[in-house]
Amino acid sequence: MRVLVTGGAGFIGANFVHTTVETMPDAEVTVLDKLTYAGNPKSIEGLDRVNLVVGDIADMDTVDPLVADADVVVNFAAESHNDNSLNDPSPFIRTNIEGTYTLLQAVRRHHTRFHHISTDEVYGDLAIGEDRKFKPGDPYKPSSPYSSSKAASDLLVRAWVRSFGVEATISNCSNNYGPYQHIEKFIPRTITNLIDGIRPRIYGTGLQVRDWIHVLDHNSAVWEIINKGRIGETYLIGANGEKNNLEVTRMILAEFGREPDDFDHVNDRPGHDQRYAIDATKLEEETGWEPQYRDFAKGIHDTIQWYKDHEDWWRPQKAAVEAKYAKNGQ
Ligand code: NAD
Ligand code: TDX
Repeated sequence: MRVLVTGGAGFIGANFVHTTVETMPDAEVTVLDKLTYAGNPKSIEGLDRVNLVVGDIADMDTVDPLVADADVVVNFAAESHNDNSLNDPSPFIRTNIEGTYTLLQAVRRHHTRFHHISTDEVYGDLAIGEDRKFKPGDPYKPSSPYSSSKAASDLLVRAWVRSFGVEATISNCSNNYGPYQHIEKFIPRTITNLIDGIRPRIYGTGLQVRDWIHVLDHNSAVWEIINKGRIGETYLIGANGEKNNLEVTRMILAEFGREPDDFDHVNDRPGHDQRYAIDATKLEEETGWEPQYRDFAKGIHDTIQWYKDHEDWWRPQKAAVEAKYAKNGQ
């Protein structure tokens, strides 16, 4: 099977590439990645049957021949950080919307199976303490430039299925954690701050809830959907991992032997989504998927160890990331 993985040098895509070549001896993987600040070729270095093409998913001349050579396209490529989208939305429009459009036109032309990776944030947010989770048919109510650009990309996929018969599926996953995540994101930022002796930064109250899933569970669900999902359908991926940001910070502080209040409250994120939570019943019932990494405390312990062991991977970016946050009072 020839698999084209866009964004395969980023966090989730790189983990997907690793698992794919480890578990599928017949898979040949081509990664198409622009290598933005978030893409790191080291994350997929030295893997057998993996070929990296550096290029833009919004550039048809690059995309078309790669799609023509693929049996399936899995689209992880995106601008993915909410805070960046608040500072400058433009690359989010270009990559997330125009990039998805370009891929859709190519898979349409070559009749190639397409799986689009999206996020639970397209549904907006839930109230803290509310007894409700996101379901596949819920209305789209994105809050940020990032999540609205992802929502737009999902709608393009749905239209290309309906109007042009493109064979596509969509998955909307909750917050991922694990190895190779960029240190701008909450968990790796907190871990690498503590390695550097910097106090973790909590936006606002810290009572916001995220539904954490290990990246390898996300990716096993993606393969289940590619293999067993119904064309045109949307599947929500989540592992019942709701925790608020204070709880997560305190778990990480405890791992470093620090006091539970050894953090700083900083400026809140404008428009900050309060709570995400996924109902994954449809995915579980239709594909039989279930998460393997259910022990969040162990997952956090192992992730901390990974960042301790891979300082060469993240160190070059740490000072610039913190300088950017400092400008926002975060
Ligand atoms: P990431 O920012 O770590 O990686 C994105 C990758 O895409 C990078 O390697 C980057 O270089 C590449 N890229 C960016 N623009 C590109 C372009 N125009 N052409 C080609 N490559 C380009 O992101 P991530 O956290 O791995 O997220 C991957 C996907 O999963 C995204 O679509 C995101 O919306 C979605 N998602 C992420 C999470 C999460 O918790 N991180 C949760 C749900 C869904
Ligand atoms: O230093 C921080 N302090 C803090 O309190 C950072 C970086 C974040 N936060 C808060 C904001 C959120 O409530 O932690 C929570 C998680 O923040 P992020 O890691 O930025 O993730 P989030 O905004 O929830 O979005 C993530 O999940 C959905 C991914 O980045 C998206 O790509 C995905 O679509």
